[in-house]
Amino acid sequence: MTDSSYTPPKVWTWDSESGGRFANINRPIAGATHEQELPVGRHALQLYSLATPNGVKVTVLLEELLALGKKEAEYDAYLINIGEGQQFGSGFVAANPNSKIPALVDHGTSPPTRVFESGAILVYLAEKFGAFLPEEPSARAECLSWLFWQMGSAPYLGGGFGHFYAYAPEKYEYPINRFAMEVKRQLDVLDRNLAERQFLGGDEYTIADMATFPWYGSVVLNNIYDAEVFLEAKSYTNVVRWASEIQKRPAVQRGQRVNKAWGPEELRVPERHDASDLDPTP
Ligand SMILES: N[C@@H](CCC(=O)N[C@@H](CS)C(=O)NCC(=O)O)C(=O)O
Repeated sequence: MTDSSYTPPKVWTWDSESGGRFANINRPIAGATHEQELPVGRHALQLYSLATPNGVKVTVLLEELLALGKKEAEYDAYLINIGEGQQFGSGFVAANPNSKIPALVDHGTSPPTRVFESGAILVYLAEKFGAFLPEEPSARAECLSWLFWQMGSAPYLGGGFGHFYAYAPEKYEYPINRFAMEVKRQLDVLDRNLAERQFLGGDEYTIADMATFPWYGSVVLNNIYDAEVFLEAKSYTNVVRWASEIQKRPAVQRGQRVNKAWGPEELRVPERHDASDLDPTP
């Protein structure tokens, strides 16, 4: 235990900067802060996102659908810079009242369909294009179980472990211990499942893998939080095998570059309106 302690006041008030990496965008109220319409490109599918793990889930699925020959999956991807508060513009809030990337608007329906929450977007697109979500009821249930597992578990990894280990202004033992314990348990859940199967739901690569890979795959490949040693991530050998296989897929490598506004110049594709925006591939 650390010896710093805190006595909560009777009523919490928003009167102090937390100082953490996201202090300037975090606020305790919902809704738009300013008027800002969203741009609309020439394709039916309009994605408003950023290449974080939650954003990458969707761009990987869209690139996988295109790789499968589903031409209607062509899409425009616009960058939402969450560090600058663009998720609080009125147009974005209309697409996602929760003000978080990713958000999708499908102009191929009348009226246009808005979809928010990455898991809901994956299911919507998989159903629309009849791919990466098995139809047979028990295989479908297994895929959806792992997809919902991911949606429920990853906030412990990102908002919990990642926040306190990598982003908080100081290192605090209590939350790092609590979330490291949970993340290691989650990695073990995945490792035991992947000892029996090639992919999370069985023999088929599905949206459950696409949702889980950018989070837990990134941890074992040491692409987020620089916690590979701390978490002994390489000891989850089945997760490492699964993540390494998925990382080799060309559609995954393409999806990882869309809406990326940081890192090596040649990997950045802040906006994507055409397949050629991703060429030449590195
Ligand atoms: N459960 C949501 C989580 C989305 C999410 O947390 N997005 C983050 C980036 S990874 C975001 O937009 N944060 C901006 C903010 O919190 O203001 C989903 O899976 O779509």
